Amino acid sequence: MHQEKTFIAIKPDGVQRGFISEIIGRFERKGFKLVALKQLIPSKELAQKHYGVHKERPFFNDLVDFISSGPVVAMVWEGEGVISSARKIIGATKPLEAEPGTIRGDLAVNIGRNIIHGSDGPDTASFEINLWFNNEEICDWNPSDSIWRVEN
Ligand code: D4T
Repeated sequence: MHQEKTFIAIKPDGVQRGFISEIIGRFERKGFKLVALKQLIPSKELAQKHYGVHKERPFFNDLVDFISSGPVVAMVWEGEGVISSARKIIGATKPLEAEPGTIRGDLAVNIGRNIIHGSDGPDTASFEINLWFNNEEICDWNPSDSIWRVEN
């Protein structure tokens, strides 16, 4: 079974609106494993690096200001297929186009306030995990019920 890791962040709007437990619960209930978690107010520099691919886009400065405007809950989740599965759980970037049942489909309206970020591929996941976390902050552990999560 190929285990992979993805970076998930609850943005300041998701924290301010009280969705931390709701969001963590969705990933837990799915069966993914939380291996790192912290809350921080990101510096402008961190936000700029995180969204570096968008630096030429017209929304870049607003995006960086918004992400660094308040607390973010940064996480690393692990599991088979977690990168693409997390994107499905999160839903489309534009919340009005996100399917009901997804986080953005259920909880958001505005693209500039879409609650949550998830890495969009293996290279991005690796870059973002290393950007937001030190190696010592990643916790290697085995859930005691893991026998119930795999096909025998
Ligand atoms: P993130 O990266 O926040 O998980 O969003 P997505 O991966 O779903 O979407 P993205 O990279 O295309 O956009 C990054 C971030 O920018 C905001 N945004 C995006 C915005 O404010 N206006 C826009 O027109 C677009 C395209 C929302 C998410």
